[in-house]
Amino acid sequence: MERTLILFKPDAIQRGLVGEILSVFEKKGFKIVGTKMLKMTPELAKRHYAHLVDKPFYPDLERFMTSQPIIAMVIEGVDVVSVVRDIVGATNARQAAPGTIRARFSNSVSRNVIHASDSVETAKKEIANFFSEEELFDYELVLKPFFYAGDEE
Ligand code: IDP
Ligand code: MG
Repeated sequence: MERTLILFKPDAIQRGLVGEILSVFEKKGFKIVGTKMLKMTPELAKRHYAHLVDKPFYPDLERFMTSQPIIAMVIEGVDVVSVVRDIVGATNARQAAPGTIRARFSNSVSRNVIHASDSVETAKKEIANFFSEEELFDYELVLKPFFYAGDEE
């Protein structure tokens, strides 16, 4: 089982999209293993977006991500990292494939409602930036046999 980090960005919260987006992941069969609401600090933004700090758009990205509370969540499932990236869609929502979350709910490159880790390695680092071990829960989804066959886990 893999884990990935998703962030509901300030636009998702302001626009009342959290429930609808979360229900996509829940109905897909992913298990919530941790969640919290927080205000991102500039320090956390620089750590989370370390690969982007030198980009011209970084000041706006940091301003936006620290402007309002966000909701951080760790979800778990088979191949969750790549499957969630595919469901979220391209960074530029105007080019995101039809049906993806960004295509459905955003029309922007930067106000694109959600973050999702882009690789298993990145996910591990990003999860550690937001959650301690005690904030992540190991429990069995009772309906798991209805989401996966035994040989898929
Ligand atoms: P991702 O969120 O699809 O993984 P990244 O390249 O990791 O995309 O960029 C992180 C975030 O930075 C994006 O989700 C978006 O909010 C912002 N961003 C990325 N590229 C641009 C850009 O060209 N202009 C403005 N904002 C951008
Ligand atoms: Mg990224």
